[in-house]
Amino acid sequence: MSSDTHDGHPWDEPGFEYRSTSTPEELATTLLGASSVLILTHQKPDGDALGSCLGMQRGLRQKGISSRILLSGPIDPNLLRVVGDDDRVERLEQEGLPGDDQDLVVVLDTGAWVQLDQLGSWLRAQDVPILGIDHHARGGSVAEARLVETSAASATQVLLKVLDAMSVDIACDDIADALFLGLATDTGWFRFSSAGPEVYRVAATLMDAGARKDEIYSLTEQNATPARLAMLARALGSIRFIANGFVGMMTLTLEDFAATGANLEELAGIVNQPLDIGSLRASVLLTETESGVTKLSFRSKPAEGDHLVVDVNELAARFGGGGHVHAAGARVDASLSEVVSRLEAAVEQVLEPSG
Ligand SMILES: [Mn+2]
Repeated sequence: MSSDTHDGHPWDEPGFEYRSTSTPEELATTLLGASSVLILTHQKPDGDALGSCLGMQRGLRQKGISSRILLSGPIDPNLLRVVGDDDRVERLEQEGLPGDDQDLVVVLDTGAWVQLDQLGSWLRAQDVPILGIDHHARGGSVAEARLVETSAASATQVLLKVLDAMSVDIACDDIADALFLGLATDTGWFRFSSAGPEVYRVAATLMDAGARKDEIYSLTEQNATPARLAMLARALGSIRFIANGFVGMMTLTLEDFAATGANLEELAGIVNQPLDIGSLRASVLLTETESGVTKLSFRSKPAEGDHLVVDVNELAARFGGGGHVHAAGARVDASLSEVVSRLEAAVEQVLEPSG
């Protein structure tokens, strides 16, 4: 986690300090006393979000406690293949907002109201206890009883402590699989700097408990469609190096979508590919999503020696978007060619503010 102190981060609440207010043991006691639990996570769930939810639900089920997971927003269809027959996973878009048949709500892998989107406004009006289990440095007042461990690489790593405190046997009910999914995907399969010795120890614990590493790897990392690879080829073929070769810019057009049959969800992660180039410090993918609408995805590399760090949050802000220093996005009502020229100008300005 970077320690940037930008004011007005959308996850923050003024004057609110986001830190643990509870312990694994206290959360375990509350969870074991519940009879019907609603499990929520951030919108657009990723591997850690889904893994946390499934780990929580499978642990509760082992203890005879019923629960339902309600997911909000788009999710990689490959991820959903880890959902088993005994899991109860629902989508907000199909089921709508929950009723009032739960006596406890658990929010995993986030503590920020904005990340819960419309579930957040629903949740504010509820009168049930809310528990939070998270590993992000930023968040808000969603859950009064919170376990926030920013040293953990995934929410599933924090959840493991709660499940242990509940005396859940993680070697049963595919719980280790769910926890491993979160740990592996949030660390980029143990490559990111967040993967320290403790992460490898937890990974070993989970594999000892039966986590199926190879199956989870092929499911999450080797499950692309031919259309995705065709789009990747087209994106890489379009790459242009700007800002003295520090920034790679790729474009995908409506013709590319038509020729490959790919859809937008199949482009996830393509923006990262140019960063394989040693000298590159940032990468931008411009996608024409409909005529006159261009989506921008930005990535940049972390600080390393005296190498240039490109603040893509600042770049995205110039297009009405935002995000973080190393990952951001924007959506512009303008043609692809117009956005390309605007981007070239913006990159020059951000890299040489005085020029
Ligand atoms: Mn996470």
